[in-house]
Amino acid sequence: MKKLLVIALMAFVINAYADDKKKKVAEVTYKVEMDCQSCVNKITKNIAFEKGVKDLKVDMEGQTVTVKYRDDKTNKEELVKAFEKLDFKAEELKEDEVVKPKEKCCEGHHHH
Ligand SMILES: [Cu+2]
Repeated sequence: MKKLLVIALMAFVINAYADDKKKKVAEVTYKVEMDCQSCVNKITKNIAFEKGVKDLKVDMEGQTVTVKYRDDKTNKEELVKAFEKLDFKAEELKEDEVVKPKEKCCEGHHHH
């Protein structure tokens, strides 16, 4: 009888975990050409309201847009289409191509 309870409890935990996984938030960074603040505003105002988008970060200096999205509600291709609707070409950046702000600076790392 005790064993059954343990199994039931385990099934519950596994189920809760699977459910949690379904609601996973994914993150993608796109290279987007933006040349002024109005481009940034346009992207911020529109992409933020796209289906499944949780959060976004626009970096005009780095010409990147990082989008956090629910991957059960949307996907990378849908997000690219959302950019296209606004007349922006979004190109996915792989993780190692993303230049983090602190990595742009080479102070303290002088290799000769
Ligand atoms: Cu502009």
